[in-house]
Amino acid sequence: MLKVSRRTFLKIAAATGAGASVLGKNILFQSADPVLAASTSPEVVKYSHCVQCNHTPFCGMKLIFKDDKLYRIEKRSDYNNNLICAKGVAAIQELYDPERLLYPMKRTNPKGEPGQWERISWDEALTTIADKLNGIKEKHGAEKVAFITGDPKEPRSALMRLAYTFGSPNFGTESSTCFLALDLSNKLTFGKNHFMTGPCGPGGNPVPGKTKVAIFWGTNPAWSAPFSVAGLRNAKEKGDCKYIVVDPRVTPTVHTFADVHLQIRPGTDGALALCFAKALIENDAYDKEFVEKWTHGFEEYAEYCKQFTVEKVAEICDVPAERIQEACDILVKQGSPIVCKTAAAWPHHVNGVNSHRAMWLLMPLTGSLDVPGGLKVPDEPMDFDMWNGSPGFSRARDLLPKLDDKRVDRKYVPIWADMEDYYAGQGNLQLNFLPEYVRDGEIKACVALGVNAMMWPQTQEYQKAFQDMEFAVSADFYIRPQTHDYVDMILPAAMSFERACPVARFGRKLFLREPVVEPAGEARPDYRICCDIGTALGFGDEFWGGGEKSEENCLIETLKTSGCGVTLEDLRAASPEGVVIPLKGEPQDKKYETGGLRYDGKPGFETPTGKMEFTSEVLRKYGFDPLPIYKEPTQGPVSSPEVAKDFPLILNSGSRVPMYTHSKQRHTPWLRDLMPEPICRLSPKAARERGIETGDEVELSTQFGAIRAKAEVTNIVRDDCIDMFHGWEQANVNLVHARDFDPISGFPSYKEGLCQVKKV
Ligand SMILES: Nc1nc2c(c(=O)[nH]1)N[C@H]1C(S)=C(S)[C@@H](COP(=O)(O)OP(=O)(O)OC[C@H]3O[C@@H](n4cnc5c(=O)[nH]c(N)nc54)[C@H](O)[C@@H]3O)O[C@H]1N2
Ligand SMILES: Nc1nc2c(c(=O)[nH]1)N[C@H]1C(S)=C(S)[C@@H](COP(=O)(O)OP(=O)(O)OC[C@H]3O[C@@H](n4cnc5c(=O)[nH]c(N)nc54)[C@H](O)[C@@H]3O)O[C@H]1N2
Ligand code: SF4
Ligand SMILES: [Mo]
Repeated sequence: MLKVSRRTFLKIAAATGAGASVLGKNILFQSADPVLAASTSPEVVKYSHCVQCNHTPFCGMKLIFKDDKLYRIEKRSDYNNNLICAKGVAAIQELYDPERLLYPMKRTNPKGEPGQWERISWDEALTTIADKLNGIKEKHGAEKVAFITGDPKEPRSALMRLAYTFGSPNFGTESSTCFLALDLSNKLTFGKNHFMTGPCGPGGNPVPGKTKVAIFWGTNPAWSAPFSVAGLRNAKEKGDCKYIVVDPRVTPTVHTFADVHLQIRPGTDGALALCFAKALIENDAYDKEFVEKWTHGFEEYAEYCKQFTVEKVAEICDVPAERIQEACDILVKQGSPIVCKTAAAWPHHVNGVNSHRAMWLLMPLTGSLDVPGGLKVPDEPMDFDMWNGSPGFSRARDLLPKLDDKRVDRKYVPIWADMEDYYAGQGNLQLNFLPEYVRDGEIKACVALGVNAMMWPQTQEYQKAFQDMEFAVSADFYIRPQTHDYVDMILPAAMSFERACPVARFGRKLFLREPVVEPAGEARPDYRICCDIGTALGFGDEFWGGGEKSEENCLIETLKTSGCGVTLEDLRAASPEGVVIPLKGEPQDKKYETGGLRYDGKPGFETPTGKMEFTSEVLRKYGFDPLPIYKEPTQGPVSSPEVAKDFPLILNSGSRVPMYTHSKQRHTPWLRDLMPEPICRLSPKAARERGIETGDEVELSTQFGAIRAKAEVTNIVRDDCIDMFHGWEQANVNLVHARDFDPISGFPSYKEGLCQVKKV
């Protein structure tokens, strides 16, 4: 472990908002590892990308080596983002962490007990995996094996290739808890998901001089996507756009952007969106021509909106009516285009998809669809993205349609199962019902790359699911007892600095990310792990025989099947610079007029009516109300008053903190110093009523159990809300969340719940 400038790090991190803001080049690590710093060996510079935010490469990194050891990380200048935050800088400590898992291990005691592990060779590991999986395939069918990842995005296309080649459509990821339900909402509305939304994607970003109103709605990019903030701030300074921020908390995003902040009660967003729609329609501030020509169900929708008066919605959302009126006035007076920037707070409600639809419809309503400054459909240069590789490489295109009827989630969330199709480049199984699949014998084994059982509500149900499988193998950087106490075998995964796949993509620019250090111990890149398992299973031809060339072979195939016209040689020749993929044609607006939004190339939308749907005919077909209806949160003070008597506070969990991503990097000393232990945030009023002060140990309880944390009394949260980050082994907030799911998407309700807090 590096000996560190810990004090310097802390001082700078604190001065920059706990390390989330832009940090200047060369400020950090002024006194890096003293031995290396004193060494007269020459400095060697290499380049890479940070994957800490969301497991996808964003910020460019300049890596300084001495004596073949990485000893300093700096931002890479003249690069796509031009910043680096505390998590990125601290990646060095993760790389050299002495706790890393270095060898394949098999357990020697029963699952469910604290794991006792015995080192085995890769040969033994691969032979065992092949025997177990092929045995299950022979006896029960290939679909009984699930292939899953948690938040890691990079391994996905290789794992899909493995799943589909083996014969199982049951490939699933954390995206069925994250914000893929927003894509489902988009598909219900527009037929396809065209937008790169979420905190990290450009979809929903205002354009200076074009956008008239930007609504940052349930997202806090200042902490969840720091790399995007400089661009957003520049856009604000240059334009005449008005900003509305809707968030139950007073976040840095509120401070930086809000002309109006609506600090609503969690889960009431749908009502607010319908109120905005009412104001726009009543004031004739909507795009009649677009609505008449290109949309379906407007009359029904407009009628439904009428009941959402400012006064009524002020009561539902628990914010002053004047504030809501102010926001309505901005929308009416400023005109269009408008954009809404959203993320994971939306799907984390039982009525998530419908609330999101209510909000999303504001953009087409105002004629803001696919126009500059509005909700732009990207001019896609190629069939390829960071998360899913190319559907050609992942084999989602040729194999998934044939396997689709063996998906195990159709019984629980048929709309999700039907619409999460191979056109989207992935066939994400709804993983939240894993306990049910295993209980019913529909899943009997799994190959897991970077999976953490703590991500699910009622974690113990998922742990039991892994335990009850006939065989479960998991590849990770560390031994993670919360998950690995319940699996049969663990494999050491190489970290991003140790692997190549996949290439990094920023807009239309591709970068080759070469490994810059040898993998620790016997760790292998996830792509290689997939190729090695595929080969051991008997698919040597499809996986190039596995081995050390696996990553390179996967890269060549991904680039080839994407049709982007760029080869690995091109990328190598340009490295460390990237290669811009030329657009296929001229950039276009309003692609619904010219056929760009349908598979058959005809004008209109890929929906049952061929129009953009205010009332969803897909929802109607599946027996749901076709309108974007508003419903109270299931676990809330209004719908569960009896429960609220004992548990009066709203449990809103998982709002991102600047120094950690989910459960990762918790043992990284620099970051740990910034937030050493689980924090439960409550307002000064809620704290006073309970005799709690900052630093007190508190018990956070719900109907489902209790966990302990340190109190932080802060004005950031509402008086009726509790804010608690997820992913703490010693205080896993998901142990006290209900397993309540959105019936349309199957997503968990992390942002609703009822709880009590007391000093212990
Ligand atoms: N209560 C509550 N729960 C939530 C949320 C919330 O808001 N509230 N948010 C949800 C959301 S949006 C998400 S995305 C999930 C994320 O939740 P997780 O998927 O749990 O995310 P991580 O903690 O990053 O865990 C991923 C695991 O993968 C390992 N890992 C990291 N990178 C790699 C890699 O490249 N290869 C391999 N093989 N392993 C790797 C890590 O060591 C870790 O064990 O949590 C969800 N859970
Ligand atoms: N540092 C860091 N960055 C991350 C991650 C991380 O773990 N750490 N995770 C990554 C992942 S996987 C994801 S999905 C994204 C998430 O990205 P974001 O969604 O931008 O991140 P959050 O901090 O969860 O922001 C949600 C905001 O919504 C608010 N909110 C909660 N409930 C409601 C509600 O009912 N209505 C409204 N209007 N607002 C609500 C919260 O107060 C919070 O400020 O972040 C990514 N980036
Ligand atoms: S903002 Fe995200 S991608 Fe950039 S350095 Fe920080 S963690 Fe890494
Ligand atoms: Mo996420």
